[in-house]
Amino acid sequence: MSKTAYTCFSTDVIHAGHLNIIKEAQKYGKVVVGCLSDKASIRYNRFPTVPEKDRIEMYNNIEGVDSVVLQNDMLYDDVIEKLHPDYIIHGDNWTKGVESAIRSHVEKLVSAYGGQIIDVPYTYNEEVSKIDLQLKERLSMPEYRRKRLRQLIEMTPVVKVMEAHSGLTGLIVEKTVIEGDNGKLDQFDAMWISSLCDSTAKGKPDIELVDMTSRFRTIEDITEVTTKPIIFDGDTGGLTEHFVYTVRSLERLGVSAVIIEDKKGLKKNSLFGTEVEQTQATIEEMSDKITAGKKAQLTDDFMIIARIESLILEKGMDDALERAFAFVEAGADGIMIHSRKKDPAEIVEFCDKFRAKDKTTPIVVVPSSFNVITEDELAAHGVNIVIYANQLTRSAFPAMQQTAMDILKYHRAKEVDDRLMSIKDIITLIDEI
Ligand code: SPV
Ligand code: MG
Repeated sequence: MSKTAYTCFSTDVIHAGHLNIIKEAQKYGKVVVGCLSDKASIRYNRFPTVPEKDRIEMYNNIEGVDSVVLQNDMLYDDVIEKLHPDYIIHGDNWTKGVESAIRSHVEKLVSAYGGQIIDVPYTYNEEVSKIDLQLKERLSMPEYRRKRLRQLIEMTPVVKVMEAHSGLTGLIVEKTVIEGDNGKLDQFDAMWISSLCDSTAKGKPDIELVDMTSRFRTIEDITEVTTKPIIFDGDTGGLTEHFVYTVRSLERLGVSAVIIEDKKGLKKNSLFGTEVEQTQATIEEMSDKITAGKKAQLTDDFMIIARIESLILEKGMDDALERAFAFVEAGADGIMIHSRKKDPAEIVEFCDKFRAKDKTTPIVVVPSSFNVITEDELAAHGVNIVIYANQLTRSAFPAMQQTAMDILKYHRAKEVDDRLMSIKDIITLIDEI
């Protein structure tokens, strides 16, 4: 019986490196290519711009490929259990870095039945690097980036979003990948441009003082160096007559969604709750703004998400639910429910009651106060998007302040040096083109 050589692809474009893998695989037996599923790809490598079924067809058309199967598991468990391939063929780039954990896992699986890994020297050449770069460029283009949030909501049980307020924080959200407890790689799906953090980074209070032109500049700083989708904190959305222009600008910038809150007048940060005066917009006022925004938008991709402040302002669950259904009726593409309680009970109650009547409209939550509940638990109550709204800023500020105080105290920087990144690391942190 002929032997099987298995290789897994997640690429959107076939280049010389992939053809070389196939050529090598042919030396060992029948070539089976695994197409890494969309679901697994978004956690592992890069977001697919070619749909799963088209990638399967593309891989099937490569000369020398005998068959293509769908690989659902980043760690290969599903295909190895089913196919017991004699050989796993892979570029030797997975012997280093975060991917080496996957290699070790696969090695354990195949050695159990006498299978073997073949590491093929990775093809580094100009054409391959150019294709890689072009794929990345494609993802950063407004038309790809904008629709990616809707795609993520379909593809993953919960979309994980981290705040960004600058090119640097954007890069942290873009590039941070960890090997989770289950051995699988994990990363954030999208970025939240928080009004609190954007204002704070500019040394201003979170009261809609930083104007839209300045906030758009923040978006551009971030889009220039990242590919992940953006959810923009639109505060109250301002006057309806202005909001319709904001919607168009955000679409043009490649932003996927704006969240606007049902408040009017001088907006203060929600986490003040009832400690400061805040006025909630009426259902009619907010609904009109949502409807006008939906009418103004030019693409099908863009989402307007309505944020409900009833629990923050202690107006009760019924008021929150009434507003949620009314805002969906007015055209909202999603509902964000907010709370400043430590106990997630009221958020869970809202989600359950909303989901009892509406099974599909995405629910967004921002668990800054109710931070004990996990993403999986929230997803089990019907939450689709979890936003970590301010944690990068809140971790950076105390570290910077302590360093400033210690340098003043010691009249030199030696004492703080062991908690700083090295000079070599800072000068090489950002790659040159
Ligand atoms: C923000 O991040 O600016 C938000 C979320 O609007 S919160 O600060 O919790 O109101
Ligand atoms: Mg805000």
